[in-house]
Amino acid sequence: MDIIENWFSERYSDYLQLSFRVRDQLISVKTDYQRIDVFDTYSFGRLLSIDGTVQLTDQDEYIYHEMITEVPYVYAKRKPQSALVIGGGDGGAALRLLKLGLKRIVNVEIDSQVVEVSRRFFPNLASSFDDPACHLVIGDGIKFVSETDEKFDLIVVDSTDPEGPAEGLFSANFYRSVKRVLSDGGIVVVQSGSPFYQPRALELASSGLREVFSNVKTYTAFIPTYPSGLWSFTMAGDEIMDAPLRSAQGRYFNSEVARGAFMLPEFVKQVIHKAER
Ligand code: AG3
Repeated sequence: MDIIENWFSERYSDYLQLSFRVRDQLISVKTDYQRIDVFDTYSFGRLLSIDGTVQLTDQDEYIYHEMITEVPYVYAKRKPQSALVIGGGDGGAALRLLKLGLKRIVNVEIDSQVVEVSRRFFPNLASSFDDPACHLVIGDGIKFVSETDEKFDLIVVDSTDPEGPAEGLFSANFYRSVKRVLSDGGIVVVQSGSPFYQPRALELASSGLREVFSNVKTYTAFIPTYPSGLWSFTMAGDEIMDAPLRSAQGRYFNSEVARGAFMLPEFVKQVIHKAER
């Protein structure tokens, strides 16, 4: 990450970066796990960065958060009543799940500072943690899924990229313990990175989930502030419907996106095929 003359840049490589002109840097904290920054940008409102990578902005967070919750919600065999969110310390995924009417949400975030920063700078997202249906646990998601006795209809892995604290969330071992805490007919969904710039993230998620679940499906969304804009999510379960069973409406998500998001460009299919071998 660089902050040069009021520009924040996420570096993709030595030769490429995406820059946002910023009015102000609102906070910068170094935690036990990572570095967290919030910027006030001209084009996208407030921006949350972790270790120099864009996590969300005021202007386009709805796309990511709708797509990581509403897609599995409409494709699940039984209507999800309970959810486990791993990561997601900003509260954005939990907020959408509450809007979908889920009765119980457990959100396990490893870094309490992500929650604190979100409460201060993204109060609307973090307000989900004040809802009586939502239970925030500060702890290691991997440890949580290996120890809990509870089962969940939907498990949302809202992690950072597979470098740093989130690495273990992209492994078959983790997905095995996820399966143990998934209800019958339940679905797990993970953010699986930019198919163009981070094929390894998609490969890891796809091959790891395939080792554990009989049904694995990748879909994409357009998220302007993430590397390349084209972002992938991968959901898995033993029973995923071929067509949506219920509807949900968002600012990005609708019944057409529910189907169209699964129509993958050829190069994305190739990344997934590579993971199958
Ligand atoms: N989760 C992280 C998405 C990864 C973004 N990667 C990047 N910019 N290189 C989003 C957190 C929102 N709840």
